Amino acid sequence: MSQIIEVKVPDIGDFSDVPVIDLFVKVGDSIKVDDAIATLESDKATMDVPSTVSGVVKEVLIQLGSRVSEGAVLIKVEAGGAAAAPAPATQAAAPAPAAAPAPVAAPAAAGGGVVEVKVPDIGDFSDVPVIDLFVKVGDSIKVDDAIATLESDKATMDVPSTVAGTVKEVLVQLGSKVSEGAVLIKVETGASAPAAAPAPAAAASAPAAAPVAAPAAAPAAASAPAALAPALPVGGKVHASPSVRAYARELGIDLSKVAATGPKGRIVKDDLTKYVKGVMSGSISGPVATAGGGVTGGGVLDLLPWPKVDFAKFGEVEVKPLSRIKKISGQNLSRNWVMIPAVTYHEDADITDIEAFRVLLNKENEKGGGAKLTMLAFLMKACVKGLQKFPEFNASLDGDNLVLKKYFNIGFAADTPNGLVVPVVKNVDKKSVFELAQESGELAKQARDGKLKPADMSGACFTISSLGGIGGTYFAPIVNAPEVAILGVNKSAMKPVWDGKAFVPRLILPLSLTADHRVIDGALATRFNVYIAQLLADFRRVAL
Ligand code: CAO
Repeated sequence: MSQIIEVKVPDIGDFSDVPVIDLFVKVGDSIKVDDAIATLESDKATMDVPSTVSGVVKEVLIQLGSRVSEGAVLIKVEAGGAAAAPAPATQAAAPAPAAAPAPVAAPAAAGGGVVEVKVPDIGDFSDVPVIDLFVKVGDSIKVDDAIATLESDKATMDVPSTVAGTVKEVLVQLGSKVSEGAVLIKVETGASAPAAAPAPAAAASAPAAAPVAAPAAAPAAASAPAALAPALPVGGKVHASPSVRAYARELGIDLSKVAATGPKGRIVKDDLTKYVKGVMSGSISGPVATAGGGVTGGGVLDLLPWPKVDFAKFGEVEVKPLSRIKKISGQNLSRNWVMIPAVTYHEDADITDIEAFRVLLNKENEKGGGAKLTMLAFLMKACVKGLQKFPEFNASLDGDNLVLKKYFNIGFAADTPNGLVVPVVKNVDKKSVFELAQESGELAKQARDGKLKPADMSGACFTISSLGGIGGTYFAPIVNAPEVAILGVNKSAMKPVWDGKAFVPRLILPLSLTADHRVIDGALATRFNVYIAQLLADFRRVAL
């Protein structure tokens, strides 16, 4: 049997007559427990009011701009027999039921003072590592400014500040493990700071630390592989409620590009709808990030939004959040794939002699206990020779200019448990093959152990992606912007090669060079490939 249940404004602290600045439901809508009904905004905080029942909305008793206080009925819901058992109407508005709303920004202590900002309710997680820290002592922060990013094995979440003021103490550092209630920072709130509820309540009720799927904003880039540029922050300094931010993230919308029509310049849900319609119809111009990492500007060639499929309808699924490295590298790979007119050129290099030489040297070296020579080290040396002969390969596009580099740093793709990173060996032209083998080996180990520093991943002129230890014949690597070319290498194999009189067995290394066609045309790319193959076939040429 169905019954009509009222959803009321719950305990919202000392606030009353708070305006409704966003409304997410209308009569006839089916809603679930926890679905946002409305956003309220006092002059101190913004809060989403979620539904405490599931069912069909029968009546909406508020509208945008309505002013409400604790206990005011927002909507009436017909909770069907199959709906989740609702709490009685009178209790729905009582403080802190399971689905009770929580102020986004609980204000600081009245009249100033030092307030602790703590880790709020983060679900079942504890001992969660701090993977990003956005504040330092002396920083001025506002309510909702991100303080830190926590990453459990299930989700990444930003913890926003619940107070405004000056950071007096930072009690965590990168790598610290924290649980609900742990103090992150202490903030001096000054006399003009908003009046407020006690800090512990702030931490206990702040919901803004809900799992955030989008990568953290710009500061996160500091710890990202330097060869992979920082992700665009979504909704950096814009005003929007948590539910609007979540909706924007879901749609892949950069909030800073959305025109706000809500009170005090806030972006409301309607603004997002208008924005998406504008992009789809072409009336909003300029590139816009889409959820698929692509670019759209209006027109038939635009990318469609990323398909949203309920996979669970078809069978059992498991949802696993992408690692931070994968999220950042994914965005960069998408950009490079879409923006660079790249072509891949293949070549075979006869490495019979150089491989025999490498094996011989390693045997000799075993006795002396020196570093093991790798094919990667020989490839680096050969590539530098190629960059010197064809300077367009040692270059980057900067608007209408080509920046030609006079130094020779080579990045190499390293496969790690958390994803792909690109450590960089500096001044390869000045190092011996032994030194290159040793240094690349050390960097690859650090990459796998997650110990690379940003400086270890910056400054590359050209990248080698060697899959030779794994296998494969040929592939098409993606250029690592702002570089203009990348050399892919697969597994060498014995092949019959015609020497003019007979087929002879030779060890052949497949090369796959991808180049930015804006800088390197096909003839030049093929010359480069042929030259690298010549050097590898007879490494004495490197000395010339
Ligand atoms: N042909 C045949 N064998 C090869 C080879 C090739 N081209 N390259 C390496 N090998 C052999 C090595 O000699 C080694 O054999 P031994 O142990 O008998 O000496 C074995 O394969 C393992 O080599 P390795 O790959 O571990 O070491 P490496 O120095 O060749 O490469 C590194 C180091 C970091 C490049 C590599 O470990 C790696 O991570 N590669 C993956 C890169 C990647 O993911 N690229 C894709 C990016 S784009 O999607």
